[in-house]
Amino acid sequence: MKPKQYLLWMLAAAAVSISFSACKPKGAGSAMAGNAAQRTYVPPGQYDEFYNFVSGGFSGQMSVYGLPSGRLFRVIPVFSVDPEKGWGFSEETKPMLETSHGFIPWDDLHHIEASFTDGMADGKWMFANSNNTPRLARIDLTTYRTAEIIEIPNTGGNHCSPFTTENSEYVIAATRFSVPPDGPGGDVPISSYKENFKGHISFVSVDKETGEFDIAFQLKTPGLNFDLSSAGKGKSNGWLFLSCYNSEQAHTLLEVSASQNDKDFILAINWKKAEEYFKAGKGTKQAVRYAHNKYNEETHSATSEIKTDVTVLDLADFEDLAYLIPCPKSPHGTDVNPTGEYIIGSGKLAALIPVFSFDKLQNAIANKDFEAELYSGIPVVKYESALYGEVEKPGLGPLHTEFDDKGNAYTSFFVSSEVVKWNIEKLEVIDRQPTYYSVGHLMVAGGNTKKPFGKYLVAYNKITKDRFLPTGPELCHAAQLFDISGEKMELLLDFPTIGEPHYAQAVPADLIKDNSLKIYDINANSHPYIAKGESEARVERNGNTVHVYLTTIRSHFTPDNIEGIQLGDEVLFHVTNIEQDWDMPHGFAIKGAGNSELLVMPGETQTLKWIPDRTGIFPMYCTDFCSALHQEMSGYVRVSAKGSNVPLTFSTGTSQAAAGE
Ligand code: RUQ
Ligand code: CUA
Repeated sequence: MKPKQYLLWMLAAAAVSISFSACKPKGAGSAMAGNAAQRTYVPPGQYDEFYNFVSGGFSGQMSVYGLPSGRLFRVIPVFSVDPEKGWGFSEETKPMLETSHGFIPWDDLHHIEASFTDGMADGKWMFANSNNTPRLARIDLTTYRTAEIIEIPNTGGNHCSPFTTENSEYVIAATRFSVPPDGPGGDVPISSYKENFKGHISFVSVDKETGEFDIAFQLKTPGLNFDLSSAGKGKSNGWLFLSCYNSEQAHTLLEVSASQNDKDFILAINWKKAEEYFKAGKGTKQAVRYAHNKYNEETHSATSEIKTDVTVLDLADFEDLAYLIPCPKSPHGTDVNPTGEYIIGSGKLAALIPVFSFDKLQNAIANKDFEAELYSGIPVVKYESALYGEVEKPGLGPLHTEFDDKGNAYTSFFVSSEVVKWNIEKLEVIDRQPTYYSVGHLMVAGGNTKKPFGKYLVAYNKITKDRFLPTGPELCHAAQLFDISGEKMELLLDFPTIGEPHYAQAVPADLIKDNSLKIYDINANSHPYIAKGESEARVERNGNTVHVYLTTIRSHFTPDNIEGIQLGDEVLFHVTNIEQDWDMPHGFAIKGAGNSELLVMPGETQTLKWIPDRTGIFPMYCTDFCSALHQEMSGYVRVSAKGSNVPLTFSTGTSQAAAGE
């Protein structure tokens, strides 16, 4: 078929599939194995076997589930404000959402990647990307909080991200939209795409001990669009394999104009070489602006710093860093098997899956087995010279592939709405199971590591018509758990997700559960506005700013009566939870506050800013049910007119004493 005809055929196939998926396919009910309920049932008092960290898509958050139960344990705010936890509302957390564009309360979180040691998840951190305003986040798996966010310069749409090298030396982020590099030179006609638009691949280093990010360097590439990608592992450690679409370098109506070429590319990058060049002082410093935000567990406060330069190595200046491998059109993902030998490309408009061989690629490079040079000097390896083989007729619209421990691969098919198991060496389909419906990402527990656990596969689906009770025009997205321990995959469970689930990671619970923090040690709390005990609780005026050093313990605030606040004041409630017991947060809210509650963990201090807009009495209360007397955990603040002679006073329990006199 000619490319155009082919495209039309694909679109027609997609339309058929969508209308088909609107009605219940045969066997939807009977696909459930008889004892499935038993196999996902985790009895009261027992724990799940895996933590499942799932991206929240356009919710900007990451959620934590148990597998095999599918129970939701926690939603961790990352790139979006979360009033439930005060994230982005408390003064301490606001800097986490600062960018070079200012404070941004939302983003679209697509992918989660675990921190790796020797190609295995080590249970220290999860990394996540924001797609819209390009950033990377690091989530700490002791506190289950976002500990760091770094903005990525020279990037438009941080979708090809985050994926890490074998020991998380680097978390990689590459641009989805090539754009002119940051700075005043960006004001160019859109039609000058081929000349002025460039891609950038960022190498964000991760400190082994602290996890701290730093943008080590960037590689400047031709103006291609990068999609999901992988780092090599095992024998291919030292390489990156990036799927690229829009090899046409189109800038309008991409749905047609970026699908002209029958083949796009996988860009293979020798990152160890690139690192050598960088360490040898190659590359140039470019002036840019990006935010680097860190949360400090001792001061319980975040800081945001604007950084002003980045080192860029232009691929055009180096001969031995990058090679293009032709890949059936519009690849959406590149995945590397556990040994590192096979590189799977997924052309989302293709009807086959190409499997490339790392050894063959190396030979082709050594023998200069190239068919062309493109984009001023990048060699194009001959398709056949890098190809191990093709999986014929696997399904329609392959997206993402993960692996088990027995030499099999599992690929998600959006258009034909199924997961397909196939043998890598034999290139043969072994099993296919429908998903309900339109699976995007899939995840095998440990499926992107050197030793997959191979027990569970979860399909993350975009459409859930008829799977759950209806809830208006929008239905939840869903995850579906399959048992893959046998020859055939068995569907065990559907469970709803938060936002749109893109990628996910599963880590054995035993690896991380005992590291979970229970309390913050109040003696280690060095917040500048801490009150370490009730005797330190107080109210201080400094011009128009009033600092309230407030403590919480079951079940009262100290102080709980405050007078002498005036209109025009800015009141900062620095709430220290002096509890030292696990799972004993207290909340704080006051009438008319223009933000959310605070939810303060034991031993932590958090600050709520309040600017009263009228005179009168304002109740404040604890928002988290903390004891039988939680409802009594409250207080009053009196606000008087500006210049009033009501003195600034604070107290707890004195009126009871007075009444007893
Ligand atoms: S994408 S459904 Cu954002 Cu991860 Cu492939
Ligand atoms: Cu403290 Cu409710």
